[in-house]
Amino acid sequence: METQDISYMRRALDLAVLGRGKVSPNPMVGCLIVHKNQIIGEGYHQKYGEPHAEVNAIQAVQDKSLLPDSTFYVSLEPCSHYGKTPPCADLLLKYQPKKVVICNVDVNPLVAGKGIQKLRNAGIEVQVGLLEEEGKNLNKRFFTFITKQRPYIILKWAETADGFMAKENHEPYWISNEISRMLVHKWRGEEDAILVGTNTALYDNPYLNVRSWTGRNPLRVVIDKDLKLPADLHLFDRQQDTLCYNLHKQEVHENLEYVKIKGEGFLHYFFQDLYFRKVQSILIEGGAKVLHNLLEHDLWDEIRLFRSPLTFGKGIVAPRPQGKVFEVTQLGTDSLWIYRRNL
Ligand code: AOF
Ligand code: ZN
Repeated sequence: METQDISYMRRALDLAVLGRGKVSPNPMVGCLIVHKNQIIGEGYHQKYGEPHAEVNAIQAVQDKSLLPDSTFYVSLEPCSHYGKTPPCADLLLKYQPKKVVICNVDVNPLVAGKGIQKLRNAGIEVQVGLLEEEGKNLNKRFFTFITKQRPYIILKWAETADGFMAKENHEPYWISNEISRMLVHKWRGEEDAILVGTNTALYDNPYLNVRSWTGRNPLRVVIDKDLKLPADLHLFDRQQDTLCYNLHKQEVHENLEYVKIKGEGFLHYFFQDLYFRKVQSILIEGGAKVLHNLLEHDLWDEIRLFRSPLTFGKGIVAPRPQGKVFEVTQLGTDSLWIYRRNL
């Protein structure tokens, strides 16, 4: 691969990012068309249900007669199926470009290599896997949702320097600093759903909305197996779509749904239900029991852990993070540790 190819693919990935928050549950995809080292067209998937990256990139090309002598850089394999839009591979075949460079193979079973095959069968040179890791990281939610048939699971907690995540009596106490708390609001706007367990809902009475940042409010999810939570909690204020998973009742109100799940295999059915609802990612905001439980069942993809210099001496013990350290960032007095699972 030439350095030029890498720069072009990086640009295609940057274009893909522009679709963030608007294309889910589809992946973010960018496309660049290059003719004799000149970019002649750029495009990205802008909105769910609307044209794909390749369509927009081709539309941006003024002189279409240059296309047969051009190279396409696409961050995802061109699709081969009729979804909400027609197959991009067929569109490319119409213009017969010299070469197509692809970052990731599309894991969607309707595509899964068939787009690449179509292009190769037509004699087009296809290269696959350029900046593959960056692409996988960009669309980690999409790839996990399809391959694992569950949302991308992000565990989040804050812990003191001596390893506690709450006071013993659940007395509300901020462990992380203001910058960290603001960042959590940004994160809430980036995921499809946020989950808390029964104790966190009860003792913290969270709103689980986006206040200290701008963004859309995610779906609120609470686990309350025995329906112990009082109805006057903020979570049940009907201001935001909310799901309450329990063992007893199935009920639908406007904005608030009670979902009954079997006690045995609860976590499996819980995530399966979210999958059926097309929830592609979920931020788990505690408490200790939920976090421990998910770690124990190996049901997580990423951990975001705020480490504060405060000490409690005693309290509710924070879970032990697993996986490998992906990134460490200093946020004033706190440090943010991001872990990813070992693949
Ligand atoms: C591409 N280029 O820009 C995107 C692709 O219902 P549709 O027609 O929008 O198809 C959605 C599927 O197409 C999606 O699940 C993924 O497999 C692929 N996305 N493919 O060639 C794009 N966004
Ligand atoms: Zn397509």
